[in-house]
Amino acid sequence: MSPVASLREWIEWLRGRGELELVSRPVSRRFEIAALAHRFDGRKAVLCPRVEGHAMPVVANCATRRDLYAAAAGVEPTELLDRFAAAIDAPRPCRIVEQARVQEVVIREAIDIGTLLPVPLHHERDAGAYITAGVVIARDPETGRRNASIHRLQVLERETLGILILPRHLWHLYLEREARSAPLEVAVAIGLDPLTLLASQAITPPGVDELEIASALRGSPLPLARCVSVDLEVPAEAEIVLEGVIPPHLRRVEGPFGEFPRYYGPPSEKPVLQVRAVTHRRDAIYQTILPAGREHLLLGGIAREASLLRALRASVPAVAGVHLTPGGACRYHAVVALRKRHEGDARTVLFATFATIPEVKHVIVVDEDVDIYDPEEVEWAVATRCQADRDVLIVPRAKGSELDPSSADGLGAKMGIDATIPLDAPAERFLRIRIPLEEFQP
Ligand SMILES: Cc1cc2nc3c(=O)[nH]c(=O)nc-3n(C[C@H](O)[C@H](O)[C@H](O)COP(=O)(O)O)c2cc1C
Ligand SMILES: [Mn+2]
Repeated sequence: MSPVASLREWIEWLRGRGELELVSRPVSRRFEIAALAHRFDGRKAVLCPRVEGHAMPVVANCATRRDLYAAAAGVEPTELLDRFAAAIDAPRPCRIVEQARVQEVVIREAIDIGTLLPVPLHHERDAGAYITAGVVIARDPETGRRNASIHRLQVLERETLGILILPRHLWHLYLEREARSAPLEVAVAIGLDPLTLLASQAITPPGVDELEIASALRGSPLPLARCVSVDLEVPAEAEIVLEGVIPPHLRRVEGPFGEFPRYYGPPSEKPVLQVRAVTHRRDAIYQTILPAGREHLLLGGIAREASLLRALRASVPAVAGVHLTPGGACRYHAVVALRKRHEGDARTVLFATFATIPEVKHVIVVDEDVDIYDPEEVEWAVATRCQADRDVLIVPRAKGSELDPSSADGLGAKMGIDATIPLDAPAERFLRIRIPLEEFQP
């Protein structure tokens, strides 16, 4: 089996590589788990078997580096985006299994999420405990097609969760049901391997089942189990599943919540998820994703990069690489490397990037020799290959991210910076200095 068949196999794989921090002392789910996840972000996963007041262990930081997603997919880091784009292009069917460990324990009565699950409190001003690694699965009743996406879930009380649904696929499914005054059935899978989580972030047209993208990414059909109370299927290897409905015409205040740009998303009236059944493994592990941590940023960032790379190559074939940088929350800043053939190629890249990923605010286009993963190299290219009056393009009043606090509800400016060498520049003028004996050892 691959190391990614389940969350627990992935944890064992990390343990074997010395990338698991086992916290043996008891920890509080109030800020302590978040603090540990923050301390080890980008370095180690954190497993807390002893959470005060709970029997269930908590794991955080399961994949906080790009190379871990590549390892999970069985490719080199440089091949990850192409591999992901290929999975989006060719989803593969899942496989229904009759027995699933995630249904070893079934709870239908007196559900109290805050008691059943050790849901952490993450940031100082968060409105409450939040489930942050839940993949919400729903079905389009018209087409029968599944959708899977991650949504933050605030534990409001007992079986009631507040849910943030931005206007994408799940929102449209919900609106269609609400227009008929009917509830939307959902299932939330918690405790998944990194590839299934990554697949849930794929940018696709409506009607594409992200679980089938997970099958393609794994290279084998994702095993699914039929839910016990709703007409849906969930990853059979998940640790925990919450089944329930999002009722029509019901709103409750949700938030504030510390979000990926490292600011709080404000409170507002949101739909609620009413849990009707909880199923879990007998020894379930609760998984959390630290908001604004590398795992949160990379999951969305890698998915956007994969779509961006494919879209850019369609208009400018000589695009060598794209990077949504962590400083830009893996959403707002894109660096694109290009082997320029026409002087206008850099601007084509700028337009195409803004058109493909609405959250991107600032794009820097560099030549192929610049390492797009090294912020110092990128800054050096801007410092030495760009003249602001000639190479900076500003487009006012375009659609951006609603969570960007400097925007007006997501309306804001775009800036493109062309830091490529002009094609007609004399070669010696931009010749990188080099010490011939760089490998020299006395
Ligand atoms: C950790 C994490 C938390 C997220 N939280 C939310 C959320 O609360 N609301 C939301 O609409 N999208 C959230 N997203 C983004 C969606 O899951 C993502 O955009 C997804 O691809 C949307 O799926 P869709 O294209 O099927 O609509 C989150 C993503 C991650 C990685
Ligand atoms: Mn979708």
